[in-house]
Amino acid sequence: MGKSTIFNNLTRNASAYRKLVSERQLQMLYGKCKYHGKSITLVDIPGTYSLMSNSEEEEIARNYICFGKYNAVIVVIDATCIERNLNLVYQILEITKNVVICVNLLDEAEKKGIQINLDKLSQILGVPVVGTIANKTKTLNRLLEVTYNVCSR
Ligand SMILES: Nc1nc2c(ncn2[C@@H]2O[C@H](COP(=O)(O)OP(=O)(O)O)[C@@H](O)[C@H]2O)c(=O)[nH]1
Ligand SMILES: [Mg+2]
Repeated sequence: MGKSTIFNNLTRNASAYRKLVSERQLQMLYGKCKYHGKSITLVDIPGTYSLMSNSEEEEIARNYICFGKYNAVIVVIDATCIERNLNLVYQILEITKNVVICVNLLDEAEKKGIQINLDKLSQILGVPVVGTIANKTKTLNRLLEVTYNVCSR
């Protein structure tokens, strides 16, 4: 769905470090990026379609989102199958309102003739929504801008 691709593209100029969080070698990746001269730490979390299932990935994600120290959660969802991801979005919105929805794979959606009204989605969910293509830097800059604003409010 693009979480790791987005993480890598935003943090590739700075050193990332890994934290093993399970015996199965699951890891969370921490990386830094800069926005307007300020340093932002991004964390790439494994998983996930739901916080309710019993897989270890989801337990890690749930624990981090419930108890971790962060300023905002970027929820990356797949533009070609938004409905499948909405459950996760609502679960996270129950935990925190400091959320940015990243509708990724816009290029694939376009190929399939799927159009997404990002403004409408943002109105419905009550949080900012940004459309991205994970390897198009320009779309990621916008994601960073919106995330930065959510973090500083
Ligand atoms: N066409 C296209 N492919 C993407 C996009 N984002 C991710 N991918 C591809 O989808 C696959 C899974 O991406 P990944 O970042 O590993 O997803 P993760 O499981 O959420 O971390 C990779 O092969 C990516 O290159 C996108 O915006 N457009
Ligand atoms: Mg990943």
